[in-house]
Amino acid sequence: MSTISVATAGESHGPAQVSIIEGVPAGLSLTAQAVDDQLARRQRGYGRGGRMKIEADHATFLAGVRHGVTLGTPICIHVENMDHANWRQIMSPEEHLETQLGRTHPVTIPRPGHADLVGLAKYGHTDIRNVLERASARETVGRVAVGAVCRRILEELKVTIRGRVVRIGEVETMAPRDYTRPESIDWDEVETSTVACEDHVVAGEMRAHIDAARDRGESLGGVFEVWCLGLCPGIGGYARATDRLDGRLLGALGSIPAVKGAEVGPAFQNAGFFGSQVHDAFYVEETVSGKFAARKTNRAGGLEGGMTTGMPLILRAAMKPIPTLTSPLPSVDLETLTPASAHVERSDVCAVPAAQVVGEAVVATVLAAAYLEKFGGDSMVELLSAVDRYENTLASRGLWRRS
Ligand code: EPS
Repeated sequence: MSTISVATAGESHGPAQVSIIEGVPAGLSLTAQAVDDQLARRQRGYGRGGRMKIEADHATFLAGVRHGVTLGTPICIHVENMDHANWRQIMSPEEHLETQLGRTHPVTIPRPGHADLVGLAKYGHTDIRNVLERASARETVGRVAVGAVCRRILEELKVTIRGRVVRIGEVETMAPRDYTRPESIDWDEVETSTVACEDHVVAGEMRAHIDAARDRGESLGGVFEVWCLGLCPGIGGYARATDRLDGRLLGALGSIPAVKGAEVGPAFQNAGFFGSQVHDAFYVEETVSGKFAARKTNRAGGLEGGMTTGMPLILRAAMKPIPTLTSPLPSVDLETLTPASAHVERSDVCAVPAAQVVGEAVVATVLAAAYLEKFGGDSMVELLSAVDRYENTLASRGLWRRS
């Protein structure tokens, strides 16, 4: 089965973030700029800390791309951590003089809510730095780089992925939720907003909320949405549990640091209604190109039976507040087992706008893999013609109207 597999590596203050993507068809136009554009989007956002002033994420292809086109071989992407220059000694892979003399300064006080304590226990470490370096959301650089490549595959298939922030802390946008009409959202405004919210007034309230949290040594979470447009029906499956796209997409979103909940469309709202109020009835749509079985509503959020329906796919994810607080919570020094205030690392106050970009990337990766599973193809030409044939068949049978 032809699909995409991914591996990433990199510590937050190590030399680089590296991604390897296998299974990308040959013949896809791909530039470092396309990756850099996504990396730059991930770096933006109101509420980020000092680190983003140091980094200027830039992708270099080490393998798999030649003269702006993929070769069909594994693609390796390298993104330097600029901040590494300030951490060379602390992050050195060589045994250091200080280590030999037993004079290192280990981090021993875990932050509640972070991987610190459990990671230390799991791996048998005594220095929390050995945990927090990889548990840091810096690793999402590698996933956004992979997502940028997958987005390029999807763009060729006329599938676009967008995202927006709908809530930061207690401030929520009241924008209408019509999941059949992506054009009801001003995506250009979303893109230029520092909190990825198209409503200026609400965006201002979100920024003020972040400022107030910063002043109090606090952090904030929120909710973001990812919209996928142009998908054909039948991506994913129900034959095996692992084919179901719901599980794969929700799992991908849940793997983003600090994301603790995810839903397809208004799933948690739907849980409170009768079936007749939730399911999207079919009707016969008559057009100049013939009759089609269609839906007027999209309360399913674009998935039925673990497969895309051909309507917009909408995913929502909830991010908890970042665990690093400048007014730290009570903790315990694990070296002495005495009470102490949690370790304070430089951090962000709110990273929901950045997480939304990571959300787009992981969703793009799942969808590109699912397309390749269904349609295969060593080259983009093969993939595109297989998708085209399938979409034409659906249209000729009246099962889906190509837009
Ligand atoms: C993070 C802590 C901060 C964030 C980091 C995630 O890093 P630092 O401790 O170096 O200031 O800036 O995010 C990134 C570096 C990034 O590129 O997104 C954490 O603890 O998760």
